[in-house]
Amino acid sequence: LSVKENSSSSPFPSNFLFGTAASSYQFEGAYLTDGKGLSNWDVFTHKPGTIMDGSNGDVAVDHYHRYQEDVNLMNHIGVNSYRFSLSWARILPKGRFGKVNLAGIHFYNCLIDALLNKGIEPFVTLSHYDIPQELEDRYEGWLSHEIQEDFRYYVDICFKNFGERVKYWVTLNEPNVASIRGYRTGIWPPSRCSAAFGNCTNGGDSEREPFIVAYNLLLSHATAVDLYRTKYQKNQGGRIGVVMNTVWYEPISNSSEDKLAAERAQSFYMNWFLDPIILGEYPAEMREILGEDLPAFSRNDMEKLKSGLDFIGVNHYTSFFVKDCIFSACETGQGSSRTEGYALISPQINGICIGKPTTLDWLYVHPQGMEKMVTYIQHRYNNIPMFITENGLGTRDSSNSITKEILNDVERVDYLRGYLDSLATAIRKGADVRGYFVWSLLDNFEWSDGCSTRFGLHHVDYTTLNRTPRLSAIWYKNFIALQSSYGRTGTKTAPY
Ligand code: GBH
Repeated sequence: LSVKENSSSSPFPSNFLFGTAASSYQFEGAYLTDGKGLSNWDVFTHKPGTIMDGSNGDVAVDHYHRYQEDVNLMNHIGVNSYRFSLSWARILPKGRFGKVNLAGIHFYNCLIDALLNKGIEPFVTLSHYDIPQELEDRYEGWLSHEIQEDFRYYVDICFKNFGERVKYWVTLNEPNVASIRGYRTGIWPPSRCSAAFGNCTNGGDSEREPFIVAYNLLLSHATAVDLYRTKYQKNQGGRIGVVMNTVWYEPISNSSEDKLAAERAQSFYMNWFLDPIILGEYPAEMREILGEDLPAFSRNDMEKLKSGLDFIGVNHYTSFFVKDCIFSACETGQGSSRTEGYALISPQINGICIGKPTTLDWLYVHPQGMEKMVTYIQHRYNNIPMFITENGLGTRDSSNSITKEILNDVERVDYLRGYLDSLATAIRKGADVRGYFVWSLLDNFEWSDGCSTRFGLHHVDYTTLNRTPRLSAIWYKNFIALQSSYGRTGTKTAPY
């Protein structure tokens, strides 16, 4: 257990949340059960060729029917929180253009009660990429300002029904990823991008649409926070934030050009959203490079954005090197274009690799990235409270077999230990981090990879849907127990 075994006090505060994370489309299944409407992801995965192994989330891990078993697994691990998302289309099958699906409300009531019954705090995301397909069909979803009104209508229902028991709300999961994958590269719904990106079936404009979508995501976030603050927060006493995908961008050299490039990469990825929400305007680098292509905030928008947030949710998995593409020529590749800020992003530059490669092409093990990322956010945003809302290791494994080796996931244990250790360092140095969630409790539907990539502390057999703990589940249980075994005086009160 590295540093925590040797020191006499835990760096994690006594009320720190330790949990696991999940999302509706990746976990629930039951895609048409009890009146649920179709989501954008239901429609997308049903088109041939969209998902690597041809699978979809129709059943996923059947959490809709097995939630009590899953809560029991969490209870066994000893977590005190669970991050999950609500399916918008399960609650409002047709958005604001139809009725509330009471069976959907009932399901989430049962899940929330089951969690609270075991002392597990619900940490709830309002939209984790999935929206009712109706909103795509009527007005092209996030491309239209109309979605702000739909989001307001939906979150109002959620706060009203669940807000007495839910004290942590996330408006949106990774709006940066949703904008990029749905509208720049087009590999996710609604599959929009410029012809240069290849297979986009629904038209698009990779130079402009990601920023229009981001604008509507930002204002939808602001609308939800504003509603929560004015109508609910005083009585319900919860907190509300947003979750960003974060990558630590390490300059490939000490040159000021590469350092500026790493800063630009950060601005075009994370600060793109957090700056407007917290500082009131887009990052300077984005304004300079994109000019008119960046939709401006009206006076009214700026007023709305002032509602801000109570915490930043940080999804963090990996780091990349960055090389400048403004002052010197660089190869074309991820990040190098104008709309990405002219900052080439790669795990390997000049023959140096950022960390240990894994079976996923985007995930390199670089634990120091956690401390650096958290510290960067701490300083840029004045030490606003943070939660690590996702961190974990995925492995490509399409076999579905359950062998001793598959359960003996020492690589995942090493990964989690390294990243938690690095997080502990950031906290010791003063970062205000209040919780940490492993992605994920179970293997689940991993978007474009379908069932072929597994992130679970538990293995799921996709034929029987049996859940089996891996070594990492037992390791996490012991890790949490050890943290709470330290007394307030800083001495270890229980043997380990
Ligand atoms: C998270 O992001 C999701 O919130 C979660 O649902 C998902 O299961 C989990 O991660 C594991 O993937 O190569 O530049 O795109 C998922 C999407 C995939 C976005 C990896 C960032 C890496 C950087 N992420 N990607 S890049």
